[in-house]
This record gives sequence, C-alpha cells and structure tokens, in this order.
Amino acid sequence: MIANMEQAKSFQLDGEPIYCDRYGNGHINETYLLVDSTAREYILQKINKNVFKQPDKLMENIAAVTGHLRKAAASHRETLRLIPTREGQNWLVDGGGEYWRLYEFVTDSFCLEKTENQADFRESALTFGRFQRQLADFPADRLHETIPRFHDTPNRYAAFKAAVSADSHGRAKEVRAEIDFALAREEFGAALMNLSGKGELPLRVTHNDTKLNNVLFDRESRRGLCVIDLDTVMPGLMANDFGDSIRFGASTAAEDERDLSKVNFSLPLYTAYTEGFLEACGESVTDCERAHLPHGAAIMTLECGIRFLADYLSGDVYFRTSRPGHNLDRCRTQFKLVADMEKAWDEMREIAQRF
Ligand code: ADP
Ligand code: GN1
Ligand code: MG
Repeated sequence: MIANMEQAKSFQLDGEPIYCDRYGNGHINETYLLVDSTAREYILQKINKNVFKQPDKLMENIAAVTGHLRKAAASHRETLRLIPTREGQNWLVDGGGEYWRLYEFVTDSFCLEKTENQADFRESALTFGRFQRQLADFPADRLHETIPRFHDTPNRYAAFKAAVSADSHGRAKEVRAEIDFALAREEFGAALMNLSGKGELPLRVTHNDTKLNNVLFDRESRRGLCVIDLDTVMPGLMANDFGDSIRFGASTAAEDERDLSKVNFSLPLYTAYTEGFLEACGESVTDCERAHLPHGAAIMTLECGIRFLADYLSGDVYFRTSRPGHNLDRCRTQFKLVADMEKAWDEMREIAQRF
C-alpha cells in the first residue's frame, strides 16, 4: 500500500498511483513524490494547517499567481502548474479535514540545498528577480495575507520575547548568549519596517521565502528555471526577498550546520547574487531599495535566527526538526552569519551600489 493512496486518487492523474513517498527538505508542508502507472511524476503536498490558518485562501492565491505567471512564462516548465481534483477543484479537503494539492513535477530539474558555486547562485538571483518582475503587474489587492505580519521583524521580536518570558520548556538558561545576541540587535531589526511605515520603501508583490531550495534549475543547462513554494507570495519588500536569499545561499555551510567554524558569510557569493538580482529586477529598483539591500540580508538572517530560537524555546512546534536541538543549531548558524555581515557591512553597502 503506498502512502496517501486515497488523496492521490482524488486528483486527475494519467494512470493509477503506484508510488508515493516523502520528498525534499521543506520545513513546513509535507511533500511527496507521486508516480502513476504511466510513469508520470507529480508533487503531492499536504498543507500545514498549523502554519497556514486559512488553507482555502492560500490556495486561491496560488491558483491566481500561477495563472498570472503562466501568461509570462516562455516554456511549460517555468511555472508551477496545479492539477485539479476529479471534481475540478484546485485543492482537496480529505475526510480528516486535511488540505492537499497536486503539482505537475517539473521534469529534468534539480534543487540545491546549499550553494555550490557563484554561477548557480547568480542564476537563482536572476530567477527570483524575474519572478518579482513578472508579478509587478499582478493586482496585489487580490492576494490574501497567508501569514499575517510574516516579515514584520518588530512583531517577530515581540513573539520571541514572549517565548523567552514563558520559557515553557525550561530551555532559556542554556541559551542566554543567543538571547542576548538577539536583544542587542532589536533596534537594528526594525529598520526596514520603519522605512516601510514612512512610505520610503515601496510594497511589491514578493515571494517572501526566497531560499535557494525554492528554485528549480534545469538539469542540462543549470539555468534557473522555476520558482516554487508560493505559499507566502504577498505584498512585501524587495530587500526582504533579496535578503532571505543571501541568508541561506551566501553561507559557506548548510542552515543547520553544527560546526560553526564552517559557517561563514561569503562576500563573493553576496556579490554574485547582487549582480544577478539587480540585473533581473531592472529599472524599477529605487535608490532607497538599493541602499537597503544589505539591511535586507542582515535583518532576514537575524529574524530567521530569532524565529528558530523562539521555536526552540517553545518546544519545536513550528519548524520541522529531525534531531534534538535542531532549531538551536539553526539559530546559531544564523547568528554567526549576522556577526559576519556586521564585519563586512561597509563592503556589502559598496557592492549594492556597484551594479
Ligand atoms: P516546503 O513549503 O515544505 O518548503 P516546497 O514547496 O518548497 O515545500 O517543496 C519541497 C521540495 O520539493 C522542494 O525543495 C523541491 O525539491 C521539491 N519540489 C516542490 N515542487 C516541485 C515541483 N513542482 N517539481 C519538482 N520538484 C518540486
Ligand atoms: C520555512 O517552507 P520552507 O522550508 O521553504 C519558513 C521560512 C524560513 C525557512 C527557514 C512559511 O521555509 O520563512 O525562512 O523555513 N516558511 C514559513 O529555512 O514559515
Ligand atoms: Mg520550500
């Protein structure tokens, strides 16, 4: 018996489901590779209802965004494509009230969990930049906010401080150094939200989760092909999309590396990404946006670090973990990268003006 047979059979497959097993390394949804009797592959996903409180609204966003992107796509494999249920719906609610969706598998593609070289990273920048440009004329008022205040860093700080005060698992005493590191940067963490509040940074339709493993590359050419994981496409800041990519991809180690001597912020990778991203975003980048790309990098890294730390303090209830202390390990890599960025700050700012 394969996993999720009933759910798989509810969608319009070409044949009978013959294989279904866990796939990929996402922290939020449950992702499965599904194969049918015609050897066609699909991506089946169970949506995390703990994270996405209104899955119907989330799926309405995805249907609208993929529909829009399809119009701009040069080839079939450049956009995620939903496969409807037998009833013609874009998603399934199963007997247990769980939400499922099925995507066409993007064939002859691969996904990177860690940056291997500058050329690949630059390709990912072109792909995310192109994605943002293609959504520039998407009517933002059609988008539901799938996670309210997702990159509202001051609000993330408030949640983090509440987790420290509650200390529900008695873990705060072991992580005093990490808590102090975070608290010392609270004011800096608010910089982008302050500028946004004053109207100095434009709101755009952004992806909001631009890590490297949310891009698929073409296996043959190694060109960036398709942006995936569209759950958090919402109005947001360019600097945050730029910054989240840097957070994950301009590191010399994996997000959960335990040996911090291996975790370094790479200026050459940062430079390669900056060049590709600015090229793909084109003329529309404002002077204020450009000047605050480094803030995006440092603030997204800091914010992600405090989210991991808050989750560790709360007993690991949000991000999927596969070992004890996993969220703490992730927090430590993020804070190491923040400290590195602080040392490289002047160069980061100069590089953002270079292209
Ligand atoms: P999560 O929200 O949990 O991060 P993703 O949507 O990013 O889930 O999917 C997890 C992984 O599954 C991706 O990193 C990628 O390797 C793979 N994947 C997702 N969608 C597709 C697709 N349409 N075609 C090929 N691989 C995919
Ligand atoms: C989660 O879904 P995934 O694994 O692409 C998280 C991001 C974090 C990231 C850290 C909806 O992304 O915000 O930056 O983990 N997504 C959500 O790796 O919270
Ligand atoms: Mg993902």
